[in-house]
Amino acid sequence: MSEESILYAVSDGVATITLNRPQALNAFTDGMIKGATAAFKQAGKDNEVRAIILTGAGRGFSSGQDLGEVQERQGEFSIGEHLRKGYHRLITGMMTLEKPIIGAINGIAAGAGCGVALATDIRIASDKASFMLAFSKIGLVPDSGTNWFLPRMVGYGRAYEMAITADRIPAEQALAWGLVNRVVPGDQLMENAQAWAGKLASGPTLAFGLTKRAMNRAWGMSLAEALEYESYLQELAARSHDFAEGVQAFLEKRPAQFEGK
Ligand code: LHQ
Repeated sequence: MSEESILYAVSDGVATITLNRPQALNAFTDGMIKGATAAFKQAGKDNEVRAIILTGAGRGFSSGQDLGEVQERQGEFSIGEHLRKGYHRLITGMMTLEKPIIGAINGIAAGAGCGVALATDIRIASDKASFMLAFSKIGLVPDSGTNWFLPRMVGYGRAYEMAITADRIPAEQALAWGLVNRVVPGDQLMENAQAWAGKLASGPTLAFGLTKRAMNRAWGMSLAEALEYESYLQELAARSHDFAEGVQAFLEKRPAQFEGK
């Protein structure tokens, strides 16, 4: 990628996107938000890529907005526009990317960093990771989708508590609350994330992508609408190579060779 604050690498069907400003716990600068948005776009377009890992370099996942950059710009800066042109594009890009995104949460995910972590589809956390709605510590309201994600994931009471206390939620508590899917020792995080992503990348990834769309759209639908939308998506999935192969492999009692198409 053009920004070295974002690293992008593809191997065996898996794109790994790394937030790379470890000296500031991967606080987001403008360039970094743009770089991350572009990296997800590239991963979406590349047919070789069938699963994505998002992680952070060093001891943090992301400490959210770079506050130094905000301070430098006082006066010429509209936070609303900054959110609309920056984080909203990044988060919307992640949510509409029809490939599974694994968040490999290596350390603290604070503020907008927490929002970006929650915009991944499944999360594997280091035992050293934590989640923090840091916004109220600096007199702001939660942003970057956290008001949307968190009450759905942990319920309103816990989400509101996180917002008004700005307490760190450690990995084990995040697991108990359903914020992460798995917790592993820190030194085994990437190995586990890669193994998981590799397994997904050899699966029926067209169906995985449509499933992501189905579940995210269903939030805003009635049951009748969700049922109707499922039948539409199932028509698409049933026309795929993977469906034909999956059924054939089952009948022949052999492992299916999925191609994501
Ligand atoms: C940082 C940051 C940081 C710069 C650590 N910026 N340098 C959207 C639109 C526009 C405006 C505002 O915001 C938003 C959305 C948001 O994200 S608002 C929330 C912004 N984030 C925060 O308020 C979190 C600020 N950071 C912290 O509270 C702590 O650093 C945490 C709790 C994340 C980690 O604490 P520690 O593990 O004790 O690390 P540390 O504080 O020592 O940080 C390490 C270094 O990283 C340090 O630099 P230094 O040169 O002293 O080693 C920090 O200054 C730097 N850093 N976060 N957001």
